[in-house]
Amino acid sequence: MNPKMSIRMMLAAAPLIAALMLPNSVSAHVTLDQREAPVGAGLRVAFKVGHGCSGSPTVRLRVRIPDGLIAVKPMPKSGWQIETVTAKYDKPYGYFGNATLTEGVREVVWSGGKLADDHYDEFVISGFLAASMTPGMMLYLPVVQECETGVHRWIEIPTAGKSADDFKEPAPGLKLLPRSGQAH
Ligand SMILES: [Cu+2]
Repeated sequence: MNPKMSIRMMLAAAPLIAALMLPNSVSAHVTLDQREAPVGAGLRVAFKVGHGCSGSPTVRLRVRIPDGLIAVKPMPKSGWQIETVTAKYDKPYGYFGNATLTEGVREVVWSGGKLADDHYDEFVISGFLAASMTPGMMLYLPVVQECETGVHRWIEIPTAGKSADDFKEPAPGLKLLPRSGQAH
């Protein structure tokens, strides 16, 4: 096979390949393993890391915890160290029973590991979606993905009328659902 020829063919096909890949672009970013979750309930969510930074392996993942997602705990992950940043919430939130929480984890960082670009992995947190949040709204969890070389800042938050597909590096998010019948 003539290598010059194959490169020319690849270049010619590139726009077509890009167009074909577009519908799947969301699944290739850092995304969540669920699209929606009820308020006033516990939440367990995984950040799905679909690729590195232009081929470079992921070595650090930083997640910002949004207002209303309280009592967050990261799940330990073999081969990775966890750091958390604790700070005051924007306001007090009701928790189970009569408890009120005024501070908690606002940022989670996994580091020290190495996730190759051609491998896939998930990073998990658990927490509680405050009952005072508005069902129907989107809740975004901005993520900074640092690689050996390069960085992806998944921090773009779609404004009304736009969706994650309209952005190059959208923050992963989930839609808030009405509180389910029974608290537990
Ligand atoms: Cu992507």
